[in-house]
Amino acid sequence: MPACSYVIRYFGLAGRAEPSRLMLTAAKADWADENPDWPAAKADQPFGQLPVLVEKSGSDDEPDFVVGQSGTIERYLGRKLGFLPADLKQAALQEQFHDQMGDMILAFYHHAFAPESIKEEKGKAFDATLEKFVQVQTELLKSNGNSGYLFGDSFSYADAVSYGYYKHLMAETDKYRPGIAEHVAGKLTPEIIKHIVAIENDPAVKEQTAKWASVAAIVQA
Ligand SMILES: N[C@@H](CCC(=O)N[C@@H](CS)C(=O)NCC(=O)O)C(=O)O
Repeated sequence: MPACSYVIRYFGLAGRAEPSRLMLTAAKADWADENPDWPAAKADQPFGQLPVLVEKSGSDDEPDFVVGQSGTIERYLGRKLGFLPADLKQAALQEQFHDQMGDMILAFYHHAFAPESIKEEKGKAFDATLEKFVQVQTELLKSNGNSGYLFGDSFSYADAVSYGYYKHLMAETDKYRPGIAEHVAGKLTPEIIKHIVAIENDPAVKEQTAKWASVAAIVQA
């Protein structure tokens, strides 16, 4: 049977698809991006949204597995490609990152799109989520020897999620709140900056991190 090939169906940005793209790149998988016409293709997706993962393993080019939801796709690829540990508890410690960073991005959008009357309040809620996340992530990086990796000594699922969602928040949401990149960068610690720079420059994923904007450049400015 030929090896699997994968398609990441999404829009032309890092957004919610980047962690999955990073894992596919690090695994040297046979994969490609697909940017469908939108909203024409909306009705064809499992839940009407993107990202969607399409997997092919036959020789006829027919998809034999199609799945939506960014977290589900990330965990599926993380397990299948070996970036999530087999131990359930160790895996759960990494999986927290998708949900916590998702909450942080959501808190940002609640702030960015809030009516003027509650914008400041929502901004404070976003900052509180960000500051807590920065504290927890910094402690984790320190306890892992400040190597730049979140777990162990090489690129993991948690690194993919962390880099991907910092990239979205800092490089792709400026149009919703001008200056957000500098605002977030000002709250990061030296340990997190080292982590972002290390992942962006990791040879295993550099081909993908070089696409879109450089988060390393933003945090080192
Ligand atoms: N919970 C979903 C949310 C997916 C989502 O919000 N997708 C957006 C882009 S990031 C989308 O498809 N927007 C176009 C639309 O809803 O028509 C996930 O994590 O995959």
